[in-house]
Amino acid sequence: MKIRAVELRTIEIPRVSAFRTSLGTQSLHAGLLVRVEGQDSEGWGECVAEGDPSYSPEYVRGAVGVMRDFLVPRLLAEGEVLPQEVSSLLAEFRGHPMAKSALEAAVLDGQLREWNLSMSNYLGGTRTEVPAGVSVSIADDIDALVGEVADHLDAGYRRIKLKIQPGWDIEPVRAVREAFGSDVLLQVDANTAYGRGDERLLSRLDDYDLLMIEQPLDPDDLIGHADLARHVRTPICLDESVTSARIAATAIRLAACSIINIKPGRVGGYLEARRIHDLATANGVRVWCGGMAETGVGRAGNAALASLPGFDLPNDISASSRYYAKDITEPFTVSDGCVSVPTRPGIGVDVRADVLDEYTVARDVLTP
Ligand code: OSB
Ligand code: MG
Repeated sequence: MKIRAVELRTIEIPRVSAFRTSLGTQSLHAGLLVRVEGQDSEGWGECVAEGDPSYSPEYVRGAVGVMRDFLVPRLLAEGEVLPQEVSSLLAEFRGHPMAKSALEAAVLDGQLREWNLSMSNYLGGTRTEVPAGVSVSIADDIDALVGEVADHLDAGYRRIKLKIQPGWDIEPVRAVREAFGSDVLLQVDANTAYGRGDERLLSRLDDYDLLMIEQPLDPDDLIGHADLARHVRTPICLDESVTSARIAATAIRLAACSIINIKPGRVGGYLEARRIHDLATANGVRVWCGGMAETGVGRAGNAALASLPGFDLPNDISASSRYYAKDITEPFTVSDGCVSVPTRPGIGVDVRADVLDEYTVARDVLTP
């Protein structure tokens, strides 16, 4: 598409409840949306950087800066850009996969609207709905956790993911297993909270028949994960570590994981995400689509990605209402444990201008 202007919207949305992980607690969602204005269309992308650089080195204000100073001028100078060209055009700038991903996503949305093609069809999706899992905060106490999990199971979620950290690991898993039985699909996510030397502790999770342990160790500790994978029976899944298809290939070669959580924002875009899907499934590594508590803009693209055939585990794609009382697009809902994959052109959802304005805390418009 021909890019005439790029608008950056920094947003803040209240969450329906505080979200607590080993990295911290958030009651306000800090986000960034990108609108690319073309000649005949516009496209939207969501940057999944958070307000502070805890999950990843990227953060909202940093993403705005790198987009404004480097990435967007490069795209505007090019003028006419195809979605598959965005990542190579931006490759001269190192890092910043979340910022790059948002720009590629916006160009992809705008271009697919011009081509009258849905994102799922463009990517090669084969499902019309994708299984919804839910990610559950670290709670104040075990009773509160069990109550929250009961609500999610009542809402139909197909899989429960418990956030864990040292001191909140074996007990919550045991309590959820005891309360809901062995049929519930259950997994844990440590967000890097453990270290070398925790093999014995983490192997105690083997008693609970978990689908996986997600990202127990530091992002750059692939060898640590490979060593841990030999000590525990529960499959190891990587999230934070995998910021590109090449790192995914390295992790697979090292046997650092047998499952990958693919987040398009973290890996630099939907096209790189699809490459990881292809690479992992060809090598017997299972994949599922993770989330970053996206608004409807990112959630729509994630549902399209998760419609690819290799995504055979439930995803962190929940209803919009799990995080937000009012979403920026029409809300996603969970029905029979699944989220529908949008079928309209591009990401297949529309941004509600009035809601976006309500949540906007800063706006930048960049032109050639
Ligand atoms: O580690 O998967 C994670 C949310 C924000 C940042 C990191 C993570 C998460 C989640 C929730 O676990 C995923 C979602 O529901 O979008
Ligand atoms: Mg994770």
